[in-house]
Order: sequence, then structure tokens, then C-alpha cells
Amino acid sequence: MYKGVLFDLDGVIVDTAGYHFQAWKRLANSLGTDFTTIQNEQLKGVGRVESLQIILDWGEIIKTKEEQAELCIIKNEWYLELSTNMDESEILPGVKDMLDSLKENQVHIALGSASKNAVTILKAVGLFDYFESIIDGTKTTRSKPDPQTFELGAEALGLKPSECIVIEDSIKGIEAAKSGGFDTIGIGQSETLDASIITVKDLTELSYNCEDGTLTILKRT
Ligand code: B16
Ligand code: MG
Repeated sequence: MYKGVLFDLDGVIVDTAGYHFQAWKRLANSLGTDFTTIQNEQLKGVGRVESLQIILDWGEIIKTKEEQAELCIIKNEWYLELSTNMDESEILPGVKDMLDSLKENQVHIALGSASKNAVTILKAVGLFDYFESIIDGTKTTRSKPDPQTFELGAEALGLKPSECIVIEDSIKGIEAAKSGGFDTIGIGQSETLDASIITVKDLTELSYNCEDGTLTILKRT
């Protein structure tokens, strides 16, 4: 039983993971390099600056700190071009129902995302008001797989890690949550994600019950 849920954003609440991939790929191609969808799994959940460094390392490309800052700005402009017209139709399946159910039953809700665009995206899709606390890339100093994002989320809700569950779509995010002592639900493929409770394709596949301020996951693997 859990008293709080910490939601990742990209790839869990909204389908922006694909937009990040497209924008990074465009940037990599503009630098004369490329990366695969399998490599992209290593970028999911990782902050902007750290993601660029990984891509530069893959391509054995050296850039100064100033050039890296400029490249991050360009990537974000391309990402925002892709995500700017988002609306509630891009909320992933099962998310709205789960948020409604949690809220109706006084289960605490926070966001734990690496993205600096999190507030903009949540407002664009009309989900901002569900969150009691938003821990995003503007509030953290250490990128996932460090547990800081989720530790701050639990703290903001006044809960211990053992009282919260983290919902994540990334390898690094699951790693971060586990190392902070959180149970985890994976969104994606169980071959890729080693979640502690269950990995589902999307939240419509998750059996749960919300009652008197607690969430119970009914079906576990
Ligand atoms: P931004 P999440 C992460 O969000 C994305 O998975 C990752 O691909 C992105 O690089 C990172 O946010 C930073 O995002 O460039 O918008 O600040 O999955 O932790 O919600
Ligand atoms: Mg994610």
C-alpha cells in the first residue's frame, strides 16, 4: 500500500519521449553523427546537458562548454517546435483515470521529471492542477540515475520513500528510484525495464485500487 505516487513525465504522462528522440537525432545528424533507438534508451530520463555529453561521447566529438550550451539551446528549440501544439489528446492511456482516482481518494501526487519544460507541458495538456508538488529539472542538481528527483518528491509530499511508488519509462529512472528505496512500476517493455513491482505497456494494463488515502497494486509480477 502506498500513500503517494511520483510520476515521471516524458514517456509516462505524455508521449514526449519520441519528440526528445527526434530532436536529439536531428542534432546528432547536424554534427555528422547518429545513434540508434537502442542507444536512445540510455538518454531517456537523463537531463539535457548530460544527454548531449553522452551523444558527443558516442560520436567521439569534442565541444567546448560554450558550444555545448549553444547545442542544448538548439535541441530545446527543436524539441519545443515538436511539442508546442500539444493538447490533452497526447496524454498517455490510463493516466487521466489514475490521476482522478488518486485525487478522489486523497492519495498524494507529485511529478519527478528531469525536464525543464515540465510545467509548460503539464499546463499544455491540462494536468498541472493534479500535482501537489513538481520536482523537475529546474529543482534538481543531480540527474537520474541519482535518486535526488524522487527523494525531493517524497519529501515535498511529507512521505518516506517506502510510502511512495514511482512510475517510470526509463532505465535510468527505475535505477534512480530503486537506489532511493522506492518501489517502481515500469511503462514499456519488461525486457528493457527492471521495475520492482510490474512493467506494463501503459497504465490501462495496471490493476489497482485507491481507498482512504492509499493505493494498492492488485496484480504483480
Ligand atoms: P528537457 P523525464 C526527461 O524527462 C526526458 O526523458 C529526457 O529525454 C530529457 O532529456 C530530459 O527530461 C530533459 O528534458 O530538455 O525538456 O529539460 O522522462 O524525466 O520526465
Ligand atoms: Mg521518462
